Amino acid sequence: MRIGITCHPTLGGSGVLASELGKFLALRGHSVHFITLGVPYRLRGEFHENIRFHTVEANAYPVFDHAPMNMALAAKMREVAVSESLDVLHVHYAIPHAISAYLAAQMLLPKRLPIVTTLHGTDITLVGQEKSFFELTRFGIEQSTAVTAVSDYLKRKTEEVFHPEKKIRRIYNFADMSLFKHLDGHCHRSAFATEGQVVYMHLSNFRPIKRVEDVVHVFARAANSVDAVLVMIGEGPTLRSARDLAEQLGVADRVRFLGNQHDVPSLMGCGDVFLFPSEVESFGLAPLEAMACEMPVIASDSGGVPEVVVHGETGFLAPVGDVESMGKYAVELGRSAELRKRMGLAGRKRAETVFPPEVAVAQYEALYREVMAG
Ligand code: GMT
Repeated sequence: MRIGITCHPTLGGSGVLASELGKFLALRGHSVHFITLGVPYRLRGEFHENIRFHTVEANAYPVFDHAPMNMALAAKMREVAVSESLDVLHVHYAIPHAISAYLAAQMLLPKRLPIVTTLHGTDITLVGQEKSFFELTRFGIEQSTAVTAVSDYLKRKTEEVFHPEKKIRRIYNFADMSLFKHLDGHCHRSAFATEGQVVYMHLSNFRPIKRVEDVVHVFARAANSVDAVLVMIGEGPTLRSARDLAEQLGVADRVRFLGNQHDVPSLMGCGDVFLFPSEVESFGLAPLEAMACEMPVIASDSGGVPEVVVHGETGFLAPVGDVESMGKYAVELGRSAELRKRMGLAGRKRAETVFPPEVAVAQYEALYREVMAG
């Protein structure tokens, strides 16, 4: 098949998922065309046979306050659909991508361009914050040829909020098990921890929804009785308050802020316990990648996370903001290498059996065939 993919190229789970999907589709012999505002970050510095990039440009023009990027994207989608004879266009996010795709498909008529839209969650929270986007999001959903959501929670939430006539199908996210794995010895552990220290880890874009301060609170509780360090990967608006809190709680010397990192697997592969206390997550790709690396996960019992992390088996869940309980779990895991091993292996097994790339990629392929058949 000849598949167009549009996603946000910056750091974030949706772009990661779209990039990984593109890689796996290309490996299965499909011709994949990324139509984006920049090369997605997980694909930077790599060459993949069967993957091509089409970068959207919008020139500044004195009449416009802002370059009309979504129009430029629609124009590029139309252009690539023609030049590469695309069979299907898969967009990640209803706003703005499904709307740009709708415009492109309208411009191509009477030739048909089926559109698959995958919802990642922020579509819904955006509408929660910005009522004027409600009808536009609903329109994007209804006008797509098919719509998927990354968890049962998100499927349910979308149905509750939009009451769409369009069927929403759930296709779970996945992690590349050959990339995300526990790294014995061959990792950067010695760069941030000494022999015998327990490595707690967090990865996110440090948006307020990630509750990064809770990560520091939980770690501070563990650090009272466990010889440990906290490795914080990522950057964003709450980075400063996390740093300040680490100072206030007296653990700053044991917290390593690494900023945005490209080689995430080589870092995650040497962590011991993953902390992810978000307000809500439609799925939680980072906890899944942590599980693939055999890290037990301590997370909030909210959104789609319980579909990924099984309480008492692959980690521990606690109510949002309950840093006391999360702290107790962090101590329990920090003190017992045996418990970490058991939960880590259970997490890897769950990642391999419930979230393997092969299953999700085959589901997307089947959906592409279905929408192509009309
Ligand atoms: O969570 C973010 O800030 C990034 C966001 C995105 O759109 O890239 O992540 C969303 O999509 C991921 C991939 O499907 C999910 O794993 C995340 O749970 C979801 N984030 C939220 O729902 C807050």
